[in-house]
Amino acid sequence: MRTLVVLLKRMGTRTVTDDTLFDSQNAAYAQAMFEEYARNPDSVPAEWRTLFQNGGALAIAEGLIAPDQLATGRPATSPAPSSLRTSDGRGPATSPSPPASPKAPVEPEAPSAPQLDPDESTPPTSSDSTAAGAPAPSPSSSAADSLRRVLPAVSRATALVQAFRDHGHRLARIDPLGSEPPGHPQLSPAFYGTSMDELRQIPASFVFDHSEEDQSVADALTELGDIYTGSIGYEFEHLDDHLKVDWLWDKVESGAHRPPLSSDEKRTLLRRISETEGFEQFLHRAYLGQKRFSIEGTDTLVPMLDLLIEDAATAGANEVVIGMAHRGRLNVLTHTIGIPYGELLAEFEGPSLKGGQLNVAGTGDVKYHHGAKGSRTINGIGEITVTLAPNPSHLEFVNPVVLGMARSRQFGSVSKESQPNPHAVVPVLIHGDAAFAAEGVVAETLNMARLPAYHVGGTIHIIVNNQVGFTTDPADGRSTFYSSDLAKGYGIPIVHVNADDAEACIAAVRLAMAFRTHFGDDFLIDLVGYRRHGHNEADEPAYTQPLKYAEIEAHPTVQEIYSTQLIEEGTVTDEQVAALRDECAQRLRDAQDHVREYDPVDDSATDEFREVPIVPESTGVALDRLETINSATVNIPEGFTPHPKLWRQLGRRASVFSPNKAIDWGHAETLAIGSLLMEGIPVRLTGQDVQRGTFSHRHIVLHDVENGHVFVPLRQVADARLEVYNSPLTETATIGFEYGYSVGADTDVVIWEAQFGDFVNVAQVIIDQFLSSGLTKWGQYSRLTLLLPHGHEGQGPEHSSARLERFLQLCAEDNMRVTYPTTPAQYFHLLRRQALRRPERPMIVMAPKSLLRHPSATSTIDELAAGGFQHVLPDPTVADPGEITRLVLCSGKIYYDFQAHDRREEASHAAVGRVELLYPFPGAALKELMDLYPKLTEVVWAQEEPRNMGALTYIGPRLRALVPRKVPLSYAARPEQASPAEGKASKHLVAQNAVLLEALGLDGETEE
Ligand SMILES: Cc1ncc(C[n+]2csc(CCOP(=O)(O)OP(=O)(O)O)c2C)c(N)n1
Ligand SMILES: [Mg+2]
Repeated sequence: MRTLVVLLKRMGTRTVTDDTLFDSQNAAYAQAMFEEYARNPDSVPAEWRTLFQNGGALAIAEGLIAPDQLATGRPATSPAPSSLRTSDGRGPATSPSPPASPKAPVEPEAPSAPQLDPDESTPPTSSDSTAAGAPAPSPSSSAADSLRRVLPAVSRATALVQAFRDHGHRLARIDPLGSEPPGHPQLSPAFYGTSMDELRQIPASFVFDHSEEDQSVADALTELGDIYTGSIGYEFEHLDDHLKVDWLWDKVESGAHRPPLSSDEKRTLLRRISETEGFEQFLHRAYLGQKRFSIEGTDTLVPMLDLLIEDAATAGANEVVIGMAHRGRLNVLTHTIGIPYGELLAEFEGPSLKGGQLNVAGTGDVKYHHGAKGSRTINGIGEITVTLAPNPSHLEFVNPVVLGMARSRQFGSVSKESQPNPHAVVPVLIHGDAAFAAEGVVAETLNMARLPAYHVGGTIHIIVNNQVGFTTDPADGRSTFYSSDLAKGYGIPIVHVNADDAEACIAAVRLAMAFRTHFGDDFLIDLVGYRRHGHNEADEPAYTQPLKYAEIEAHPTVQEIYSTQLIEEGTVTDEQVAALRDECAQRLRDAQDHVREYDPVDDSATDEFREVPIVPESTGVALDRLETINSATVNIPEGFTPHPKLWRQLGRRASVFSPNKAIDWGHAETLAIGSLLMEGIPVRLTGQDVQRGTFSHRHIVLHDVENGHVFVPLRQVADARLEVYNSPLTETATIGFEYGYSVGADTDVVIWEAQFGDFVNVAQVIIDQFLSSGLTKWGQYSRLTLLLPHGHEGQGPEHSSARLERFLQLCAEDNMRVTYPTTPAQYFHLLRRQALRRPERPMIVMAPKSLLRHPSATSTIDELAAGGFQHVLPDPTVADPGEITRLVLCSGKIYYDFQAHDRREEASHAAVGRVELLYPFPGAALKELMDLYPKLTEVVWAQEEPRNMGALTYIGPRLRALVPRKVPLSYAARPEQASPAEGKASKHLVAQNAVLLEALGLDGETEE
């Protein structure tokens, strides 16, 4: 055990640069002001008077001493220029302390030790603060004098104790490779103008709440030194919630998270470490050079997860959901989830033996990306499910997905009162040190932790910190000192733990889980180790980190370190350690011997079930039911006052509710969501400003103009949970979260809406790696719906395109649905169909902007009451199909531009058909449409997007295959462009007009 003295020696060589001493300095000044105020309130500035009024409760709460508790007759202290101490409640501030420069050089002269007996009656010396000519001291003033001499010393001691709590982690021995901790200037007594000699004379009880009699501050600091500067570094000083900080200090300093392990527990820990290491060493020998992303160097992750799962179960969890990247994943798959060795070894033997839970339909994925589900039985508690989410190579992007999965499973039922139970599912995110510090999705996800829409009751983050990212050193990979520093901004407690100290690693988990259970908030463990091999096992790390790898080669494994420790303690013998190693190796050899007989569990039956189509014949909703929903949305409770302008707008929904009246987009959406809720289907709608709707068309949540209360009318008819949340200004993490949520909740309607469709490309990784390919890679089902406002409306290159072409390019093997509805009724049926049909698939909707209020883009209630979503819509303006020779096919908003064009009648031989479902390609419906027009001589695909964008390159070849050979097929579109749309509205009109005329086969002016 190292003592404080050792630490101090180390500190002695450092230059003091930190100036966070203000608190203790200001306290001295504040106390003087307090006393001055007591004598004459008018003599202190107004802001001080505020602090001291009403008996000075505020000041006393800040740690000052009421003047009447000190002797009277103290001379005025000459005020030093200083500012009011901040009221963060953490500073020592128990007394005045002598002025000292915050940037004092190292080792200032230590003051002489104060007399600490409060009863001592020695008169103060002339060097004491009593000014010449002051009244003679009374008995009470001698006690005050004594206090006055003691308190500065106590103040100095308190500041030092505080410094240990705040900065002690910078002396912790967290690097297994033995690098020197950086230290911190404030950890020297000299920094505060005190000395060990002085600290030995102050009873610990003056500074600590709980301390032993006879203990001095010096003794207590020695203990603190051991706590704060051992194998765990504790970083809590950045938390803004002081209840949490106090709780953490209490736990850490009382050692509650580090109960001594029993011999059995130690042997179990050794066994787990031996299994973890044995597995990697076996694979290393048996499959030399094959990638496995070994965990060696941070092996303790596996027993850490054991305890985490056990603690989660004890706190009432039925599931732990883990997200992690490649590093150590195979070890976690087998030892944490329980995938048999045989199944993993089969993966190494060759693809032909893929099987069991790893055998998903489609392309599948490499072995270190697979997800899996297992269960653990915890003694005395029962079973707990442990899920490892599949993840792509894209580091950290699985984070929001895992949180979404966790939240969806935290709901116990679909009932409308159902609230997520954060104790039921514990999310765990395992990060890489390079990726955590540098991938933006990490910050996006951390920011969600305390938002009601995304709250999961705390995520346990573990950085598997091997101090390197591929070949990049931390110095080139981040601007922060610790890899974990980002988490500080989110007020997350952080512990750094040396991965070679197995028992300390366990303690870190115990603290993390106790914190989550108590506060329902995130906690981060920075597991500091090393990487024994290259980035993967085919890499030569010495090319780039030669010195470090020479050191690592000579460094004992954690199994060696811990077994040596247990042998020395007498917990195990040499022979037992050797037997344990042999046993681990033998189990793996046995599994390998039988790998070719390995009979994987076939779970494909489940997938087949999920693929059995359920297609509702009609998605219409009976009129009386629609009426009930409508009334609910226009009836507000007594005493609730919505905004009058808004209420006039929404109030119209009551008057238009009759069979032939036109209803708009927002109205149809409300009725669709209401109908699903009435049928007991939960709906979750999130995105930026979705409660109102970017275009002010939704107003699903009302605000009382008098008191700000909110009211959600649809809840009055709901028979299921309705979650409607405005999201943070984030796309990647929010779509990732909703994707995960939809994977976890297969019945719920989960909708994410973009502010404008353009912004979906911020989340391109989630679209590419999860939404479009999760099913084929991992068998992951989702019915997430993305509403992406799209359309060329003269608003510039941005705000025009949801990049339809990108979604269509990703479509294959029936992986998702891409739609572009043009009427409220079509949208109504589409939403309902998405909720009611199987197989589940993600759905992309090119959503309207101007069509939200377009007088022609309306539907009737009758259209909602019957029928369903039409893949293709014929031209309703065509009176005689026999006259039609030209068929213009288009999708979306441009349809209305055609019908409203002032030369539309000149092209009476042309019909404009709408392709409302783009993928899966509606070949049959298009064929039917073409058959309507027997005299067809030409077909044109028309789109407002440039030729290199929109649906053209997707739909062109498909139409060509469908349109009769003798009928020419042409395209009308903006020319190929690097940017989707014109920056000027006038240019937009010209370009749009050119497309329309070309499609209708009319010559025309195209100038500006
Ligand atoms: C988004 C993304 N960019 C780049 C890569 C390539 N890559 C794979 S592993 C790796 C290094 C990761 O370092 P770290 O996060 O420290 O994890 P470690 O491999 O050390 O466990 C990189 C750059 C990737 N997988 N994902
Ligand atoms: Mg790393």
